[in-house]
Amino acid sequence: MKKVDHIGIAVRDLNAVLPYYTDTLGLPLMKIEEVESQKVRVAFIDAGNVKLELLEAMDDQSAIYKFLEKKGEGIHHIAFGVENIEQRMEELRDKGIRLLSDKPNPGAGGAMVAFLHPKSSNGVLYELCEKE
Ligand code: CMX
Repeated sequence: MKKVDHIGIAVRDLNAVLPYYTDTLGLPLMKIEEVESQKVRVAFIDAGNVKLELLEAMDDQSAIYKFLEKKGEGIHHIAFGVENIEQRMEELRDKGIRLLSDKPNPGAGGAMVAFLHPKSSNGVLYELCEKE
């Protein structure tokens, strides 16, 4: 793993929470985008050495919708920036880690992403994220 790229935070209403980050905490908003493949609308916040990814569910099929229903708002995942994501996935699979997909999928910001099941990662949902 190269570094932590971002921390994902599940929110019910993106527009409602943004002023907390931009005005109260004084952190810059980098961009807002919809990630159709994950059914999420996300805002990236520049927190200096790491980004915060605020995640709002686009519909009730989104993993974020289910998370909010079960656990409420809060930290959802930690994303590692990696190179050669397919190779990283294979290495982890060989070590017995359960991955949520066979191949990486398109994620926010044009990155390719893959998730490690929290049951394989001591209760934490980790993402691998490769930017081109
Ligand atoms: N962090 C830690 N544990 C989590 C979790 C999370 N974010 N989400 C679910 N879990 C745990 C649950 O607490 C539950 O544990 P128990 O059985 O002990 O109660 C277990 O995992 C199963 O949870 P579930 O509610 O039944 O949910 P599912 O198995 O249907 O889905 C998961 C869980 C991780 C497989 C699903 O959320 C997923 O596929 N996530 C990857 C994709 C994703 O999160 N996309 C949204 C954001 C993408 C982006 O950044 O763009």
